[in-house]
Amino acid sequence: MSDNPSESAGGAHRAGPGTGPRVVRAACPHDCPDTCAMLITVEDGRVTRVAGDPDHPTTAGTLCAKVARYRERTYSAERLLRPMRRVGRKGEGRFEPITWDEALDLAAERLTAIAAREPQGILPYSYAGTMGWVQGEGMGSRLFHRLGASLLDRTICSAAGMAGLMYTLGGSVGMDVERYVDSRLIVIWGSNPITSSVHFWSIAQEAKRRGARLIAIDPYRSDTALKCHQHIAPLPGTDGALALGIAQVLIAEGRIDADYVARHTLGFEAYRERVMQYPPDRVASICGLDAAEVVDLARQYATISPAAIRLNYGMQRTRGGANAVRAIASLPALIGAWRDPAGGVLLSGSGHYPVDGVGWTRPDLMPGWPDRLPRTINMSTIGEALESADPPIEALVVYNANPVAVAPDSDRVIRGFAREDLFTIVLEHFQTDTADYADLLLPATTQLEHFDLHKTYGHRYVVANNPAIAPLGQAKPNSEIFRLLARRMGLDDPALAASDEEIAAAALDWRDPRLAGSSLASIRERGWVKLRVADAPFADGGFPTPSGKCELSSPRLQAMGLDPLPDHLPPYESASSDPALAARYPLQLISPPARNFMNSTFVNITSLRGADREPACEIHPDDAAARGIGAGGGVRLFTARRAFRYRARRNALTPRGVVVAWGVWWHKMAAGGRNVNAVTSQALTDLGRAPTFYDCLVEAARVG
Ligand SMILES: Nc1nc2c(c(=O)[nH]1)N[C@H]1C(S)=C(S)[C@@H](COP(=O)(O)OP(=O)(O)OC[C@H]3O[C@@H](n4cnc5c(=O)[nH]c(N)nc54)[C@H](O)[C@@H]3O)O[C@H]1N2
Ligand SMILES: Nc1nc2c(c(=O)[nH]1)N[C@H]1C(S)=C(S)[C@@H](COP(=O)(O)OP(=O)(O)OC[C@H]3O[C@@H](n4cnc5c(=O)[nH]c(N)nc54)[C@H](O)[C@@H]3O)O[C@H]1N2
Ligand SMILES: [Mo]
Repeated sequence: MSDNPSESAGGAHRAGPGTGPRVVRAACPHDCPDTCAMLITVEDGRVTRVAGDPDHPTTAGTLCAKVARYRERTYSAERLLRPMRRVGRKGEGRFEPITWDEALDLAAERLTAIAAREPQGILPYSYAGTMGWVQGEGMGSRLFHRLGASLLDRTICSAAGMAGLMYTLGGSVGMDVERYVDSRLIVIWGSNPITSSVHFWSIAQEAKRRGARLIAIDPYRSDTALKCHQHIAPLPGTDGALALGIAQVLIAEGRIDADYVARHTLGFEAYRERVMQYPPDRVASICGLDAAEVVDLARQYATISPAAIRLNYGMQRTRGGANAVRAIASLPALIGAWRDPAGGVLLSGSGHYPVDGVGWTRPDLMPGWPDRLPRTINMSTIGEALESADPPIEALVVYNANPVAVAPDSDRVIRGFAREDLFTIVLEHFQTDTADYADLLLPATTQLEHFDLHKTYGHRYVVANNPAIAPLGQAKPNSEIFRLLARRMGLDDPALAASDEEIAAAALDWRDPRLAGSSLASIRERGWVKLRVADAPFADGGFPTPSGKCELSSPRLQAMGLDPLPDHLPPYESASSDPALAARYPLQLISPPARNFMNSTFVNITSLRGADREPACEIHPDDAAARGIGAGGGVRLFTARRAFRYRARRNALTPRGVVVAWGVWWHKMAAGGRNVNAVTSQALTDLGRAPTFYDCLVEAARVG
């Protein structure tokens, strides 16, 4: 029934004459804007080299430090290679091996019984452990749709920002990342690309060599901020005010492109009134900046052309995240930056792909489609849902995610996963924190062992992943596990027996002009293809909003009874919004990505840890001294009811009043058994129902 992709011819090339090594065209699967094209060298059935494709324009022959070690991750002695059943208590992580037949019987029996009673009692929990169409939602969603399981709102990373883009530009669309080489001004806003998008950083470096000016906007003086010409450090969660302040100066000083505004924006008059409430001195006091800094930033933005903004998700993990993205995404239209291919903004370009959502995940298999859909559970509040959803969640099927470590408010998440009456299946490569709570732990293949096809949010290529080697041990691709499970449950819909190639083919609308001249076979052979999207997609308007304009004021938000204009919504937790709380817990905690990890992936690969041997946080030397925290000493970070313990590093790159705890460690690797998500809350953003990881006040105390 299932295909055997490793026998497929696509993308495999002899490196040289004779029977020497083979080179296979592959794709990096991780949740990163760069989605690199890779070349995998295989000798005698083993991968001997993982490299970036030198011909792929954005990969340009290099991989990040993490993925360059993908071989070590795949062949790690800790890989899960057999199905296992829990023998200890939940969370203890004790398992015994069983056969695939036993595992499938157990899963099918439990899920069938629940589905017969109340299918919404079943919840899939998955995110972007792999971003491929096939090993992501391809077969998993089809199965859960067919069962009528609860739907999952996949909000944990980008939903606030995507909502901000949706109500302003009309979707996740923006500049072509390759055009930043020609920008004269690059504002890197809420992003640390040296860590989180190193191939964009290469492009920005090239632009710098060609004379571009680089400005970083980040409360923390990151590696990236240190290498830019200028670093502006607003208080966390105040970016919306800063963007409105820039707009205020642009309008007050008559620096806008009146023709572009008149022809290609909606609601300018109302927007103007709103931004006039944000003069530079007010903005400066909200953001903790000088008024002159705000004015100067606006003037640079108006006069250095083409001007490009590279936003990333770091600044939308706070109460006003979506509004901040709305305010920032409005700026290019004001100065007509979109006229030039090297001007505009990019947060995510995933909306440029002609995805066929129905063909791909088959929501039409849902019993009540399209009128009566099962309930939706928000993944960001899984802690609460496991405690109080009605009807209760009786079974969880986790794949491509590690919610016990990455979801906010860990104590509640853990309490939920520890429920004795919950049946949990986890598909994994490693025994993560989440795997410890599995009743049934199933070994999944890695990117080297399965077929997939990828889009991304940071460039405009479709990238193919041909399998390089046969699955290790008894590991199986997610797609295959779900196919087998469907059959074991007696579900005989052809959609649930589709091969990996059929899923990939169904994920895209191949008649769309953006894919003209491409086929699945040609992409597998070449490794990648660029979408045919205009270099400057909005040079003459044509935004994918209902009005076709950049919506400075959003009729859709208004129709929902919401504020149609972007505004600054202060964090839930900050000195200005909750002075009483801030008096007791004065430090703003942020937990951005660590250079050598990918969220919680790779934390267990010893060779990658480098300096990151154990969980650590950075604190300003003055804040440390005031609490008697010595360099390298232990520190307890706590709120009223919750706490975790990391090693402290005193570092003046961290502003006073802020603590930076690099994420996301597994709980079991932290001294007190809890990572940073012990103290993050389940409060959600203004739009998008997304988590507010960086909206968190704590106090710190020395330990040991
Ligand atoms: N090496 C590595 N790369 C990754 C990841 C990883 O874990 N490791 N994760 C991947 C994922 S899932 C994502 S979503 C992306 C995220 O990629 P980015 O959006 O670049 O995200 P972060 O690195 O979270 O944020 C970058 C910066 O945002 C700053 N920041 C925090 N709060 C604020 C704020 O209120 N305002 C402003 N202006 N800046 C703020 C932080 O100090 C940090 O330096 O990266 C991806 N790439
Ligand atoms: N405090 C704090 N928490 C955060 C964040 C933060 O900045 N601060 N960032 C948030 C963000 S941006 C994100 S995107 C989320 C990320 O959260 P997740 O999407 O849960 O990402 P990872 O932690 O990388 O876990 C992915 C898991 O998928 C597994 N995996 C990878 N490929 C496959 C596969 O092919 N099959 C199967 N079965 N498993 C696979 C990996 O082994 C890994 O354990 O975390 C969020 N949590
Ligand atoms: Mo993310």
